[in-house]
Amino acid sequence: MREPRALEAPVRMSGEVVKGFGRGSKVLGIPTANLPHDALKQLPRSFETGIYFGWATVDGVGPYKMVTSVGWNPQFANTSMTVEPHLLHSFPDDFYGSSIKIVIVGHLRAEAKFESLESLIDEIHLDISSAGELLDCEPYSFLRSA
Ligand code: ADP
Ligand code: RBF
Ligand code: MG
Repeated sequence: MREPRALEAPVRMSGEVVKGFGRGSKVLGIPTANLPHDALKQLPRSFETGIYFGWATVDGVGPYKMVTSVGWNPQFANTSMTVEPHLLHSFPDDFYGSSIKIVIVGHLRAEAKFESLESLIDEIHLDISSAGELLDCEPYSFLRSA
């Protein structure tokens, strides 16, 4: 279990789910619903890159538990910053073009470059299981309706 840090105030972001490099599902087995680049404007100026968790709705349906990276994906040397939520829910289909709303409530760790893809995948699985447990407890469960 990770040692989380609650945010001083929840951070809300929304936008239309856009296409990325298609790596989440294919390379990592962990799909992420990328927010448009434009949505970065919604982040507070002092917001640090990293791995966070919270709640998400898709076309008004949810909330679902989610874990998100906010940053540069150092493992893949991306040249632009992305916000990429993975929802802890099994969807029958892709939902590109849907409206996604997220509320970020806590911080899990910094972004990192690992020795191997397997290590990155293991770390992301630990992020997911930690978020799943944390979001059942206060103060994070309370923000479900934030
Ligand atoms: P891309 O690089 O285009 O974002 P991904 O493999 O990361 O490719 O994700 C593809 C898509 O998978 C997302 O945009 C979303 O429509 C869909 N998807 C299916 N299940 C999930 C999930 N549990 N969490 C996030 N996205 C999901
Ligand atoms: N990318 C990294 O380069 N380093 C990371 O530490 C990292 N952690 C992530 C944690 C979570 C919970 C998620 C959903 C993504 C993370 N990513 C990380 C981003 C990942 O590389 C990206 O979603 C895929 O490359 C698909 O775009
Ligand atoms: Mg993605």
